[in-house]
Amino acid sequence: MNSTDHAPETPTLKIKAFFESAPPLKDAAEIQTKLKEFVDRNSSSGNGKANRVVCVTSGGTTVPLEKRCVRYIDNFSSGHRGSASTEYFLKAGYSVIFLYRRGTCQPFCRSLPDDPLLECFTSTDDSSVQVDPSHAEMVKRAITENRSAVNGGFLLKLPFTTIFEYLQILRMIAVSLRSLGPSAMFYLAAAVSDFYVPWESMTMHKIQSASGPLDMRLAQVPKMLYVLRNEWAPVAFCISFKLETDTDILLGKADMALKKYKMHMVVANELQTRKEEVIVVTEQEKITVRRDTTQPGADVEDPLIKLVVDRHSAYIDA
Ligand code: PAZ
Repeated sequence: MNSTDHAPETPTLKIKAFFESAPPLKDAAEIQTKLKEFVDRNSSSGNGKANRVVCVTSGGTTVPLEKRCVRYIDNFSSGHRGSASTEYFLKAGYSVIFLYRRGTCQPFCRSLPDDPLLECFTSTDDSSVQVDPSHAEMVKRAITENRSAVNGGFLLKLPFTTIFEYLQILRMIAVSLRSLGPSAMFYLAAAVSDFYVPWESMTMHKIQSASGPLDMRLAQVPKMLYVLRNEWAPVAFCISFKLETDTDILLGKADMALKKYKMHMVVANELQTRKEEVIVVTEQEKITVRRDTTQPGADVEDPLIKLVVDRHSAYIDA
């Protein structure tokens, strides 16, 4: 199942080989049109300067095991970090491209009940449907804020499922945002697969259990952060995330990512405490950012985005 035996050596060649063998995006032309419209709209604000635009990635990528996919390997992420951060970026005046895994948490929907349709609505005697009074305020706010961001041209949502879709769309976004120079930012909170089955070596049909235990070698996903920083968007401000379950190795891994991929910031978080605190690693400092526990419903993303915006401003000025 493995195709890495003769794999090219450099990250650039590896990523080229990855894209050449990936199944092409079905809606590439439509995505390109949406991106062009979005970037044109944000290229010049009233004062003649480009708006600040951030690409927020959110949710986990899947790795299909069959071309007509029945089984896949998934990466954990509820999409909470990405959707909450998107709301705070919009509040801070940024335009946001929200690259998200289908079915994961969406901006402005975090306060709705888990099953919004069934929980939020009620049917009346004359068989019309109404928002349940207990949720009316929240639903109204979610609809209004989402509409104003999308219709105002400040929020573009692009969905992905597989690692192939994610990397192809990310590349399109990065190339489209190049013209914005340092006003563009990448905030890469998605949980991206490290290993995958190359498309050309993937079986077409459902893997049969009658054949006995499954023995499969996965290829390594090329290090996309390297290509993003060095080729796709070399001037953009780049923030990546590092998730670990072992706190002993977390900061070391974050430091390594910062240096290896020349990130401007790496946000280190541990699975159990990720909603309470994160540690922002930069070349000079390690800053612990905590949720304000004195405020009910406060998110760690609130102070985190304030810090990020601050550092992005300094980057643009420099
Ligand atoms: O989506 P979520 O709120 O459940 O979790 C967020 C997260 C832990 C996926 C994110 O903060 C993160 O660390 N993303 C990068 C994961 C990685 O190391 O690949």
